[in-house]
Amino acid sequence: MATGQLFSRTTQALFYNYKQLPVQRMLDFDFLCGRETPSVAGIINPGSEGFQKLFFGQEEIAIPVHAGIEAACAAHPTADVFINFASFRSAAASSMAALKQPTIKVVAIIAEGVPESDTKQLIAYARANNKVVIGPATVGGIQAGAFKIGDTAGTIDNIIQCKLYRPGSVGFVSKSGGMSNEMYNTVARVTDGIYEGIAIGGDVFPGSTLSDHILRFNNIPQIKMMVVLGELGGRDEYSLVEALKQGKVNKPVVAWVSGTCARLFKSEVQFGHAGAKSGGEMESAQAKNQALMDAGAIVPTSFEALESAIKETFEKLVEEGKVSPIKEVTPPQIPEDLSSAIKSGKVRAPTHIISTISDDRGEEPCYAGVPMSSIIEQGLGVGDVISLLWFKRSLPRYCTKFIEICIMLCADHGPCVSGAHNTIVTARAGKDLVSSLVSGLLTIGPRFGGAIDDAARYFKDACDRNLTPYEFVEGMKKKGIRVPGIGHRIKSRDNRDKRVELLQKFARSNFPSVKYMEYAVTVESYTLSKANNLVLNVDGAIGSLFLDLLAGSGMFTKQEIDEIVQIGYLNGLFVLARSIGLIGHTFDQKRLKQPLYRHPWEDVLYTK
Ligand code: Q5B
Repeated sequence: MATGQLFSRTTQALFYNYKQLPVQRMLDFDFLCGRETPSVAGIINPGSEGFQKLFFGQEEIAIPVHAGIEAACAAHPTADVFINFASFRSAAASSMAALKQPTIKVVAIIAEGVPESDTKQLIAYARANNKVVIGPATVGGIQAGAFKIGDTAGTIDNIIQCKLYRPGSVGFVSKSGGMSNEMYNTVARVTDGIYEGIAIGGDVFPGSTLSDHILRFNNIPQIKMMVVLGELGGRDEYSLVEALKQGKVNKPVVAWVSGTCARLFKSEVQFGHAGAKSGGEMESAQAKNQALMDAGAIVPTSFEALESAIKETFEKLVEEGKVSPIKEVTPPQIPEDLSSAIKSGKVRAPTHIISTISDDRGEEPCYAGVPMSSIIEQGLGVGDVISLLWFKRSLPRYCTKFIEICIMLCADHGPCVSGAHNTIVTARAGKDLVSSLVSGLLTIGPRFGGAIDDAARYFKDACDRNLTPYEFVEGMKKKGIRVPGIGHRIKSRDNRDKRVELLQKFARSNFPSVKYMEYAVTVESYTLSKANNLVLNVDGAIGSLFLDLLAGSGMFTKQEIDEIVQIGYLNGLFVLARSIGLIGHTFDQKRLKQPLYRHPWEDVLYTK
């Protein structure tokens, strides 16, 4: 491996398996460092393409999302780092695919638990092709002031505290990602800071080793000293011992191998990392610390003494004039996300939507404050759900039963009515369920099913003003308006609409008052004197009876009733009910595999 810099201020990465937080943290780091280009050139999200919106400082940017590795590499030929956030199941295959791309030079594998045999293949391929693997089981790495992999160094606050937004003179390599955060802090306190830090990962077979990075750091002129944090288990540290003995490292190396406490345990202990287990004597922290010290590394007597060893080594370099003073810079402030600022009470922001009927934020959804489970436990029905979601209150059972009867009676009226006809034609044109349904629903209006609100409005006004049926009907006639809810194409005095009779029967025996309905009946008597088909139709019956429900239930103020009639809630009953039938007609046509409908010529009057 050796050679030098892996990253620079222009390095760009491809991020595999999109995770919002680490990508945003990389971009925040870029902004903090004053990078001109975002360090994430593209995102690879297997199977999906498009753009992902993220922040680069205050500006929102759209990062391209690619469905596959090859396509992403072709689209971003200068992106040479592949950051792999795939699970341990998919990490090896995707990493190998990335290594095989000529544009990719470094692959960082975050997943823990990648099978060792897979990792060995990755290592062999990378070494043979002069590529670098960082990980698996790593947080990644960072070049201060230049480039950061994923979640390395944690939060922005920590990065600022550790002065990672500008380069220092220390190269750091550790097995542990968690400990590297700790060490970035230590190094920042007692030296001029980190130049580059790498966590190689805690697996038995890391993609690149401690010595790989130390030898590389040795070739980077800006790095004046190195800090190594090893751990018990494995023999990785011995390759560093060899390199030191062979004089391949000519910069001071401060090293500590943690896990000296393992000797206190009677039997072999597996620490946090897969590779961190106290095996034979050679793999003990004590033996490795001794070997490193014998080879010329500066090894403190304990982890607690590591900080002063780093400090003394750095101060010596300063005294010798080997370290030039770093120009301190003040990093720009990262704009806080609105969501976290709101959470911490720092800002307030106006909402864009008000909702008063339902809430899905808690443990279970609530309709007008009533939890779903309580609706089910009480054995409530669709009428109760409508009363909660439309009227925002629990209505008495006779009211919700009436709503349910309306829904049942209006669910369908055969294939010949306007709505069903449209739905059938649409379904036969090969359209989908929603299109067929909507095509039928769009016919609902003043002449078909959508006269309930108008009927309620006019009957209420006339009844409240004590108009006689004559005054009402003739007054409307003078204005050129036909009374909504009166008249039917096929129903008549001698062929009554059964639905109207059923609704009236229910209301007469359950409602406290049917004043408005009785008024509508007197209007009907008058219109029937003009023509047999001027019956109170289903719209007129529901409209007038709903006025009785609203007024008689005692659950609505006068003002609320006026508002309901004014807004026009009641056509909703027909829309909801008839959707059931229209869906049925769609399925029926599809089941019957009916061909495209074409209206017969004979049924059209062609005229000039
Ligand atoms: N006059 C009703 O035509 C009629 C009046 C009126 C007061 C009125 C015609 C018509 C469509 C009605 C209809 C559906 C035949 C409602 C629904 C769902 C559905 C649908 C389904 C389902 C009348 C004679 C005299 C004149 C007029 C007066 C007329 N209309 N007065 N109020 N509304 N409308 N809606 O016979 O004094 O003599 O000059 O067909 O069906 O949507 O099943 O299909 O479930 O799917 O030609 O049930 O309007 O009457 O114009 O000669 O007038 O009656 O003022 O008075 P006619 P005209 P005058 S249910």
